[in-house]
Amino acid sequence: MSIPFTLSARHKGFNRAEVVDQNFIEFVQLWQGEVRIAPRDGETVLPGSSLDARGFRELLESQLISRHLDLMARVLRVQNKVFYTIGSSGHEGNAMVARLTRHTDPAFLHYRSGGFMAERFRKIPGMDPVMDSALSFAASKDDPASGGRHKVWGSKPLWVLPQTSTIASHLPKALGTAVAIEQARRIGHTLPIPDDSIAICSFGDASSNHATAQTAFNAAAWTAYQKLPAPVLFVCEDNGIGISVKTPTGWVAANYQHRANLDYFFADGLDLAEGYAQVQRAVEHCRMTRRPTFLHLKTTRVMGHAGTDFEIEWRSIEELFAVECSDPLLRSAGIALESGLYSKDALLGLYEATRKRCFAAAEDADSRPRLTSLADVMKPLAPYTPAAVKAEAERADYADKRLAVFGGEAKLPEKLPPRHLAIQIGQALHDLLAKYPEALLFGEDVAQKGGVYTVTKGLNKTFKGSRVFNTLLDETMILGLAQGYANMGMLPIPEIQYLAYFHNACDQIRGEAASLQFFSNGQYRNPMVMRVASLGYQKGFGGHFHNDNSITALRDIPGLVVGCPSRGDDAAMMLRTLMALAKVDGRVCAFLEPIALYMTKDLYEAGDGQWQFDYPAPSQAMTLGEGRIYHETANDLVVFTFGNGVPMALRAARTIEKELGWRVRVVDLRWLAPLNDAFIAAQASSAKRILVLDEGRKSAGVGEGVITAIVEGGYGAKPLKRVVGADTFTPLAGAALLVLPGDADVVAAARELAAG
Ligand SMILES: Cc1ncc(C[n+]2csc(CCOP(=O)(O)OP(=O)(O)O)c2C)c(N)n1
Ligand SMILES: [Mg+2]
Repeated sequence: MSIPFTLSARHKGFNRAEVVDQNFIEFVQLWQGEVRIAPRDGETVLPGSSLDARGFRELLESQLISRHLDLMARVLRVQNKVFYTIGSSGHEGNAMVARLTRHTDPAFLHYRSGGFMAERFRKIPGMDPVMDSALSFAASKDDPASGGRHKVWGSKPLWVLPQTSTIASHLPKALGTAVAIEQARRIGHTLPIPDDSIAICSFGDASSNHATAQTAFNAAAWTAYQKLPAPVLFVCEDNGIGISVKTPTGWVAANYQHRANLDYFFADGLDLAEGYAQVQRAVEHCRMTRRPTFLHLKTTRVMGHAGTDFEIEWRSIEELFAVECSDPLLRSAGIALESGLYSKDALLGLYEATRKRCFAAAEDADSRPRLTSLADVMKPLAPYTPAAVKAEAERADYADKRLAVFGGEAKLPEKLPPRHLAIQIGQALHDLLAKYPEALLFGEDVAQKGGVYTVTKGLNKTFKGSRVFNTLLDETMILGLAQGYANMGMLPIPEIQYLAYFHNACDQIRGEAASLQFFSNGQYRNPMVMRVASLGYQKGFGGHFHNDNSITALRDIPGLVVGCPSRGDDAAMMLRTLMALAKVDGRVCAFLEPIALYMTKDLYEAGDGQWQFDYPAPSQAMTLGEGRIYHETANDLVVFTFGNGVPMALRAARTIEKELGWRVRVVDLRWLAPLNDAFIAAQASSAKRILVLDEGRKSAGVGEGVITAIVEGGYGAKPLKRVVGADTFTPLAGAALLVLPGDADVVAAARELAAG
């Protein structure tokens, strides 16, 4: 498209937002084309376009709203009235995607989605995209998306789930949501949206290279290859650059055009008249075929990556000018004038009126309250309603289902002899899948094989493949799927095969799942109970990757609940509470299963059977934060521990009693995040001496938190010692025991305390 003005001195200006703004005005003023007879609504805007006059007018308005929100942000940022300047300028064509989809199609959006949002707002009469966006830009407490916690594109009524700024991290959950939409029917779950919905997910060209994006594309294709539906529309908004790094010309098309089972469509996002039909084809294909669809939307980026990106300092003026000439708003202005739908005055009038509206909204937003207390900030992070959680955890109104699942009264697990951890986790999972018809259990090898340790054995047979199934080998995607199911109102129980493999997918919990309630001000939630086979001391299966003892990466995730049982009955009761926390309060929970205790039956001597326990009746649960105390009245020494440390401490206690004459209390924390500081302090208060036994690593392990709780509780002056794992990876075979604490280390520490 030729631009009817030449590079003037002004165009060399430092402030490219001003230049882009002025370009639009001059373009309209200087435009000299032939004007057609204006089409009526229902008639196409230009010959050959499938977009009608009304559609064009509305899209144009959405584009202008998006543009003026950007311009406003640049001006008011320096006045400290706006706190975010990553804009949508050049991407306003994504309004077409919004127009051609429904407001009930869940959308996971790129940060350049101003046009999309303004257009989607039309779908519900009475909503105001300008004011809502202005409130978010201003970090106002009244921001309907995040309550002032982030400038996000989000809306509960419009099914736009707020996303973080981590690029590509939203693709796995978008695919997960698409898969969930289809799976709901198979498990008889009622969706909160129409059955033929699709999930929409947009991202940039540079982001498409990210491992997390590739994971989602691969999993989508893996799904479609098996002829399973995955109605996700991946919208790659290709502006040819990521901050300052150019995407090789043609890379996106070359990379995706011929991928099997990822159906590629191209659309010109710079030209509404041209692009509309192209976007329409992609959307219809996705909705009709239920296949993963890749829409390559051509965009450009004007005004830099963000307000802080002074492109003129690192790009040539000629290059900048060329980019600014490709501004889609100039093309839209051309269509508006050529079609006869707008006179120059009318178009400039609309442009200026939109500017005024955006500034007025921003000033209004600036006058509203912001978050001013820590309590306000944290309110949606980790909701907890103890009474409701307790009632839900203890709810046992599914007796008939239990009878069917376990095969009769006599076979109910609470009627059977005491069993070990692996069996009781399996029984508890049978119970919970019976209790929650919307619950799904999935992961690597969990179905027919029943998991590497056979913990999930039988579940697939009992609950069938639509509720208990194997996933592809990809932890990021397992957790993406979990979020997708949760978004659709189900209760996912994803399994991560080993703790070491959680770490390579950690961001799906840290950055994504655990942050959703926070960044949506509690409007969206993705409850889940993530089971992770964890910790060291395996005799038959060595090495770090099967014996990882680092809980640190979980402990510092805000809002995450982490539980770690040491025995079967606790595991069952803990799982009930975790499911209740997920169901009632939407919490994201991690359940760490100590692998080495799965099959442990004995405590002191071989054959004593003292580490097997009665299965708790379904009405029994435990409270979040509640520990288990052994030898409650003993106070010569109190050992704080969890997981493998519990039987270890109990064994050591016998030796210590014999050797030192001390009576030893053992406190199983059971809940590792949040740590129950008050409980720890209360237990420390009556102790003469204290040991903290943490099988995890010395640095940043649970033990540090326990010691802190003791010190802050005022008991730091008591004789106190830590027995912890070394700061190293766990080696193979017997060498592992050099790294991990053992019974003898606990006894030795007690001796040291005795020696003063
Ligand atoms: C995982 C991650 N790495 C790096 C960044 C920093 N970052 C933010 S945007 C961006 C470039 C993205 O480019 P592209 O995907 O093309 O989107 P565009 O901004 O061009 O629309 C980078 C590197 C990030 N947000 N997340
Ligand atoms: Mg880009």
